[in-house]
This record gives sequence, structure tokens and C-alpha cells, in this order.
Amino acid sequence: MKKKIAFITGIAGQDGSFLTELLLKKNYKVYGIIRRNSVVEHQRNRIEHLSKNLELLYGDLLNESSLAQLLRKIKPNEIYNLAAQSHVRISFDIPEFTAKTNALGVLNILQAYKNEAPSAKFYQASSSEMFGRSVDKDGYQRETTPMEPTSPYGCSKVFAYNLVKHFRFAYKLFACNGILFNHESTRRGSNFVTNKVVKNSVKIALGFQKYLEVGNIHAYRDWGHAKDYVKAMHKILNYKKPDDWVVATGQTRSVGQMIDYVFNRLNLNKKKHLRINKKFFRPEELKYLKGDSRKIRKTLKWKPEYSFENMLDEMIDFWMDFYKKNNRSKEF
Ligand code: G4F
Repeated sequence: MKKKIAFITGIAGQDGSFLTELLLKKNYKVYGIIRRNSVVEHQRNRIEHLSKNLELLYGDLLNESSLAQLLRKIKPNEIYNLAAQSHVRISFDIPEFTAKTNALGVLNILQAYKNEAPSAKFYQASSSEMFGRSVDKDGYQRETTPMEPTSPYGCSKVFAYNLVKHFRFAYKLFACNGILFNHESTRRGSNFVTNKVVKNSVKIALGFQKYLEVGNIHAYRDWGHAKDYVKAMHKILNYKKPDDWVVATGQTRSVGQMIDYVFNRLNLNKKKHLRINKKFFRPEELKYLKGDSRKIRKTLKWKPEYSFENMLDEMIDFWMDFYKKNNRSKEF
């Protein structure tokens, strides 16, 4: 049987690397684009253990002609657009770059898709950050919840989300949005709150440092595991019709509660080791996220396998093992 071909932007990130593993297991041929970077190794550390049936190419969402050329050559069956400036707080510092990449970049890849590979299926990494201030009366966000973004990142994602729907209806393309709530793992960048808390707490427990410094501990998030969430991406493109789907655990916890769990597991005292630093606050905070994922659970039979605790345990054990084996200066 002919191998299915997938094209992934953002392949070197947390989600791109887990999705590539999943698709390679399913016998896909995977192509991914990476941007030029002066230190090549930094871009590949999440995917360097994968090689057979994986091809990395240079490309950029801001360069439409290169995207068109690649899609013409590769002829993918499935396109996963995971590339983004994905850090919400940093989007306040570089709003223009964020908007160019996350909004106009999506326009570029949609144009290339429409013109060069219209029979492919297209997945857009949409985000629960799009909901912003908006929560339904029952305390959940779902596919029908209005969007009131609270950051340049959220605004850029709303633009892209709407473009995807527009291309679906205007040009009859199989273009879908996965509205993913926060999803974490040991591969999460260290400046996102879960991995930051876990790594720094482990270092405190091992005596390498004294404090964990964070921002707003009163914000609530619905945290799942990235490995579960990439399975949802694949299911979304393999359903009979294109649609938009919320992917979430349906449970919410504050940043403070997440820190409590990690500190308790490592026997750390908050009074002694936790510091609040204003520099990690955002000009406007998204205060509360809790996703209703009944639609994808019922229709696509998706459900998360990891619990919040299993996920944090995996991260704690991983970094404990890592820092015990390695000198702490050798990070990745
Ligand atoms: O881990 P975070 O930076 O993730 P955030 O902002 O919720 O965004 C993530 O999830 C979105 C889905 O909803 C994605 F679209 C997006 O790309 C990204 O993956 O922050 C989580 C919460 C925030 O309320 C933040 O204010 O943690 C709070 N926080 C408190 N102290 C901190 C810190 N966040 C970070 N990054 N660093 C801190 O020291």
C-alpha cells in the first residue's frame, strides 16, 4: 500500500516531535520544515532520534513561495500547521512578529495549500488562548463559546482560526481547527510554566539553587499531556468531514495548585523556596480555562490517557534523573 505523506510545520517543537513519532509508527512518510538557525543542534534535539521516513527541509511560514514549491513537490495527504510564535507573554514584547507569523503566516500556508495541494487535509493549531475573557455560564469553554482574546498571541490565533474556516467554506477545502488547551511534557520549553516549575523545583531539591521565581499563581489552566493531544490532531484529519474541535481534559487547576503538587512531591516548602516576580506577569492575564471536549470524545472517540498527576510525575522523574546524571550546567 502507498505510504501516506504528511507535511508538518513546527516539526522541531514539542507537538511536532510527538506527532512525527505517532505518524512514523503509522507508517507515514513525514516531511517537516525548520527555519535556518545558527546553532543547528538546538533545532533538532527533539527529533534527532527519528530518522527513517523523516525528511527535514528549510522553510518558513513567512515565505509563501517556498511553501508553495514544497507542497507542489511533496504532494502531501495531510498538512499539520504547528509552527507559531507560541509564547503568550513574549507576544506582548514582539506583537508584530507574533501577528506576522501566527496570522499572516497561516494565510501564506493556506494559499499555498489551496493552489498546490487542494486535495490534502489541513490541520491548524488553534488555541484555547483565543477564548480570553470568555467563559460559558456553566464554567466551560467549548466550540460555540465567543472569543475575546487577551493577548497579541490570542488575537493572532483568532485571525488564523477564522481564515481556516473561511477557506473551508469558500474553497471546499478539508481545513480543520484543533482548539487545544494547554498541553505539556518533558519536551515543553523551559519558559512555559509547568516545565519551568518542575525543572527549577528539582534543582532546588538537589541543592543546586534556592528559589523558584514565577508570576501570577492565581490563573487557572486546563493542562493535558502533549502525547494525548497529537493523537487528537490525527483523528481530526481522519474524520469524514472537516470541522473545529476542542481538545481538553475538562479539569482546571491554578498555577499555585500545580506548584503545590510539585513542591509536595519534592518535600519543598513554599515559604522558603517560592518567590513572586512581577516580571513574569502579563499586561492582561487570561484568568481561567476549562475545556468541554465532549464533541471530540463522542464523535472521534478521543480521550486523554494521562492524568494531571501522571503528567507531572513523569516530568519530575525525568528531570530528577537528568540532573542527577548530568552536571547541571549541561542543559538542553
Ligand atoms: O505556561 P504558560 O506560559 O502558558 P499559556 O500562556 O497558558 O500558553 C500556552 O497555552 C496556550 C493554550 O491555552 C497555547 F496556545 C500557548 O501557545 C501556550 O502553549 O502560562 C500558563 C499560566 C499563565 O497564566 C501565566 O501567567 O502560568 C502563569 N505563570 C505564572 N508564572 C507563568 C509564570 N507562565 C510562565 N510562562 N512563566 C512564569 O514564570
